[in-house]
Amino acid sequence: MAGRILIVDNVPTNRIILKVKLSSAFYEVIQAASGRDAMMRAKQDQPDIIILDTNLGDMTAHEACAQLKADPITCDIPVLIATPAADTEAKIAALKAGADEFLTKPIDELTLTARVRALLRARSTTHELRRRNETARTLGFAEAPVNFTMPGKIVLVGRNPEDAMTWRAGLRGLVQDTIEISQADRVIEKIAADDAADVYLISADIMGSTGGLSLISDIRARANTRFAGIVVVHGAQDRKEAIMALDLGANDIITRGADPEEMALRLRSQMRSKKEADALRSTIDEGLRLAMVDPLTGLYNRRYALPHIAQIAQASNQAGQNFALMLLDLDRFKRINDTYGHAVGDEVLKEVALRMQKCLRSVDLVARYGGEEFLICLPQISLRDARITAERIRAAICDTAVTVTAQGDPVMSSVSIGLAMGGAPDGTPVQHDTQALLDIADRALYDAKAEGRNQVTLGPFAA
Ligand code: GH3
Ligand code: MG
Repeated sequence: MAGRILIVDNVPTNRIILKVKLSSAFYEVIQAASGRDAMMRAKQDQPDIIILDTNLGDMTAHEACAQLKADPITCDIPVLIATPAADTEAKIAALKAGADEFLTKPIDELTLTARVRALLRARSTTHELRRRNETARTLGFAEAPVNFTMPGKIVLVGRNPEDAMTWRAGLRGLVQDTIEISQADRVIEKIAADDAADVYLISADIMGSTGGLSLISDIRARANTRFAGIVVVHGAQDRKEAIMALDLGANDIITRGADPEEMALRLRSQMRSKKEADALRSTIDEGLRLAMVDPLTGLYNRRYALPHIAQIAQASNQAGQNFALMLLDLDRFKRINDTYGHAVGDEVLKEVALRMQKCLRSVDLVARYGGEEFLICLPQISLRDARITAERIRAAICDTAVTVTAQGDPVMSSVSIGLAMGGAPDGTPVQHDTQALLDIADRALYDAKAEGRNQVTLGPFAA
């Protein structure tokens, strides 16, 4: 994963030292010698990460960070601030200024590159989500409201029960989310029972082993916690542990014994990202749903149906089974519109969709193919049963009137059905192209219309 990193420091030698470290890990490095210069480069070059030294000459790192975070063009770029060692005040001030991370000087090369990797990983996920969301928006789907104020859930997994209890006591009043304590061996059990948290705070060392680290991959492997925030508490001197945690998929790390305020800031930041990503994802899901479903009838649309039928055709050919395709078109539907109005026509379409669904099995697919035309695919079915189903649908529509007019007039409707069989009718697999089958069903439908409507016509088997 290549990335462009902007180093901001007013001392040239410091910049060179960092540049050498990052270039050897194949990152593209750009430099700025002052806060003002940094603002300009950040806007112009859109780096993936910005590393600020505490003192930039013309402003402090905190001032620069606050400015970057306030500008919509640069607010999404992760910022790391280099702070002097063991200066808790400076670290907390950095996080409060909106920094995503601080680096303790002298900067350790391995910790630096592990941090950079983790930040780039998180950034590319967010980017991808935003891009998809943008596409959904251009396609005309409304953006889901983002509710960041709803409290989330944080689970604490300490080295032992007392450990987690100390964390919880420290966090009291600093986070508004629900906090639960869990034993390491119960975490996955709970996730499997669909009791997942938004953010996990995990001790790398659990009962003297590295169990906390393997928990990271276990949490990441589960569908309902794949996108959870994971913060790992590592030993103050244990650089290896910290690097491993980040590389295994932890979003953030924190030194054992760190100030509770720092812990709270980090957890809050993970919670915010998790909720933003959840909101983006649900907009995308909703967008996808809308892209596949016909809003009037709630049936799948043609865009969804065609590739789905191609899959059924392929599976049927492989398994040597039959499947059926039906094209259905309402008879003289224009007359219904002309007589009762378009709104009544809509209600008839909805009712017809419902009646068709009632005649089908759960594996069958029914889609709105066009205005008053529908497409049905019945996997694993014999010709005889397909005919019976088609006949049942035809009867379900014409036997009972739809009562939808303001005066309660019964509206009679009927449907013509063209049926085509696909798959392997005589046991020898026949390669059917979906389009060829649709053409057969279409011709059969045309015949049904020509022969007087309200009937089922079977097309010839395609070779
Ligand atoms: P045929 O038996 O030959 O199929 O006759 P028809 O009247 O059903 O066919 P035609 O193609 O002449 O007219 C179909 C009508 O369906 C025209 C169109 O306005 C109407 N229609 C298409 N989509 C909708 C819809 O979503 N709502 C309503 N109310 N009418 C629709
Ligand atoms: Mg029609």
